[in-house]
Parts: sequence; C-alpha cells; structure tokens
Amino acid sequence: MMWLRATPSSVPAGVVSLRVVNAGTLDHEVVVLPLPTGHAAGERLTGGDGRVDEAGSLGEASLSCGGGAGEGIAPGAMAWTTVTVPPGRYELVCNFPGHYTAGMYAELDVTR
Ligand SMILES: [Cu+2]
Repeated sequence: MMWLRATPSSVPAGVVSLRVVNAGTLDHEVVVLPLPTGHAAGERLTGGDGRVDEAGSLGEASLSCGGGAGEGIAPGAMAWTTVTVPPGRYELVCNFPGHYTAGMYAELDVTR
C-alpha cells in the first residue's frame, strides 16, 4: 500500500516550493508533471519498467536531505524542490518502478 498526498492540493501560480517527507519504509521521489486536459491523476500508462513517461517534467525532489534530483529519498528523510508553475493542473508522481500503479500520485492544482 503506497500513497502520495499534496497538502495543500491547490496553490497560487508562480514559484512553488515542494517539501517532501518520506514517511514510508522504501525510497521514494516526487516528480511534477503537467496533467493533460481531460485526464485525472493516476491514469498514466506505465512502461515495461513500471515507470511513467517523465516528458514535460517541471522538476523533482529525489535527493535525501537536499534539493532537486537525486537517487531517491530515504525512509524518514525530507527532500525539496522549487519550481515555477503556470496556472493549470499538475500531477505529483513517484516514478520508482511500480510505485505509480501502487497509488503514488496526487493532483496539484495551480490557480491564477
Ligand atoms: Cu515511491
């Protein structure tokens, strides 16, 4: 059982800092992807490697106790990233193999 939650789930457009806490027992990450019109979070297709396409990514938090990209956030560790996001709908995903289909996604709405 895996999950990912965005609190708050709606933020104003502009510079947004994401602070990620890994409260689980496995390594995780958070990647920010645009959510295509007409699609809901959780609907992406995964490839044979159990991962979704990261094309269009605005950034990710995947470095234990650090900012930006890394090899994964260790259990109990925090990570962060700062992204500039225009208004729209986004999806936060963990793209470790199998984690997306296991439930690690959440919608983030960016308002004007
Ligand atoms: Cu994960």
